[in-house]
Amino acid sequence: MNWDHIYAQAKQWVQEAGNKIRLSFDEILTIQSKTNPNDLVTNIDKDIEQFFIRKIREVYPEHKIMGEEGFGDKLVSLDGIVWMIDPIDGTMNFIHQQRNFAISLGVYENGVGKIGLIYDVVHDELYHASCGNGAFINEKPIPALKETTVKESIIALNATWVMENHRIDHKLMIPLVKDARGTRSYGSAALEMVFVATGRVDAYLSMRLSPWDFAAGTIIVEELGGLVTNLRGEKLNFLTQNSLFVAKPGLHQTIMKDYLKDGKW
Ligand code: 2AM
Ligand code: CA
Repeated sequence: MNWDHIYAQAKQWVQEAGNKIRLSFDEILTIQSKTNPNDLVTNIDKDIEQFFIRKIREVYPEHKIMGEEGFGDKLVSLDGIVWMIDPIDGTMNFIHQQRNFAISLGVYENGVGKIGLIYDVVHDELYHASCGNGAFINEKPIPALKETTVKESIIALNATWVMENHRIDHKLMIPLVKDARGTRSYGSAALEMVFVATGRVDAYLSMRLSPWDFAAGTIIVEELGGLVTNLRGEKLNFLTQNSLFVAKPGLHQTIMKDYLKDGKW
């Protein structure tokens, strides 16, 4: 498999998709809701996913595709090469703010992360990594992550912790929020993972995300020495929804032990 070719091709497609999204800012969006009134999708999310699928099928017809908007394949295994695509991560931000969203694209081989790209379209910043070759913002290398303590940390999370349907008691989070230097919520899991990768925040916790939300971010964060698990400290399952806990080295172990009770809740 020529991974350099896939990497170059993926970057080019992500930039093209970004141009399409920028052009859409002057159009009137068609907005629909999916699983609930606040779970939104626009015609642009669908167009961009279909754009990627057309390109991938043309050049790599044997690859499989998992996309948020459902135009890809229905996967029951991660065998072979799988593209995991979120055409717009942070759709609510895209609709309300025209910023704070990203394209997220991860390429996996037999369940192992190979290439991750997260494109912050508005800032024209492409975060990318290929396994074992470092991570970059555009052409600039991102330095490896350093250890830190809870009291010096900014933790990204969101207030949907208090929603009943998550089955995770939000009270678990109160001591962590009190002890941390600060908390932030950005509304795009892909960007929040990039913020951990670049040290702008020190950890990110979320209760329920889908594989396309964290596929690219996992590759980028792990490439820099960060840790990516669910909230019980277990490996992520790329075929189902997962909770997510991403943090700098050292900090991940500390939070896991002192605040998340080693997953025993
Ligand atoms: P999306 O914008 O692609 O839907 C917001 O906190 C983050 O969580 C975004 O990355 C958003 O992705 C994701 N998200 C929002 N609602 C979700 C849901 N019901 N299931 C999984 N992920 C969700
Ligand atoms: Ca999305």
